[in-house]
Amino acid sequence: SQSEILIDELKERLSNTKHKFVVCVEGNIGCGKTTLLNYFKKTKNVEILAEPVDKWRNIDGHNALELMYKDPHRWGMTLQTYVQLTMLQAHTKVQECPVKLMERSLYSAKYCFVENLYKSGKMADIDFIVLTEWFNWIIQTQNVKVDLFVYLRTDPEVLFSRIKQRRREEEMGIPLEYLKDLHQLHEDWFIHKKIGTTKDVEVLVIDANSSLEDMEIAYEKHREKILPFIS
Ligand code: DGT
Repeated sequence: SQSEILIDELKERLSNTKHKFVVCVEGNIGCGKTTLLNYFKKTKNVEILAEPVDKWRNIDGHNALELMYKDPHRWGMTLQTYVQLTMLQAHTKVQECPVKLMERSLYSAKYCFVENLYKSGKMADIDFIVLTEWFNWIIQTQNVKVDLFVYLRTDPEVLFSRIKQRRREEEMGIPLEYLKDLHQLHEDWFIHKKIGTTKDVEVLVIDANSSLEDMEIAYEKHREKILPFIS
């Protein structure tokens, strides 16, 4: 059948050391990406790359995340340049395992966060243009391929209360509006397919409004899809 042929083809690609399966876990701030990654840590043969947010909070003693939230017009470009670098490093890190599971990607940094800063008037045209040229050059010349996006889809209101509860210092001033704007960009990208160069990449949408504990049931249900051939 069609699906057997597809599976054979995927197995063939996996056995070829040059092609390994790359999954990026995406979704708004506080949707539970880290929880999903931690959940699959116990699985063998999967390489987990958590988002380098700690690096952004401490670049040689400087907290770029905090600066960006305090004064996005001045520091948005600085953070996004650094995010783009650390994401590129994650995408291009030599992959030993058949499956690489990444938190976020170069793509969400650009299509959601940079886009949002620019659209809301918090980034100068020139900064946006320079970042876009860098981004385009990277995706054209570097191996930043993704095989599957897992979109943890969550209502902004739910995220708002989770963020308040987790009390990450830099995020305490995030307004609901900011989460709504980022939500819309994720929706336009993954659901309406209105933005981005990744329209052909498969997207697995998971409702992530439940409590984080209940989410484990959903992860288990989708295990084979998220970690093909190794579960
Ligand atoms: P999780 O595990 O789903 O709760 O994920 P978080 O909230 O730990 O991780 P994430 O990626 O949604 O965001 C971490 C913080 O960094 C959050 O304050 C948003 C911010 N952030 C992440 N990526 C970017 C980016 O490319 N640009 C900007 N401006 N902020 C970003």
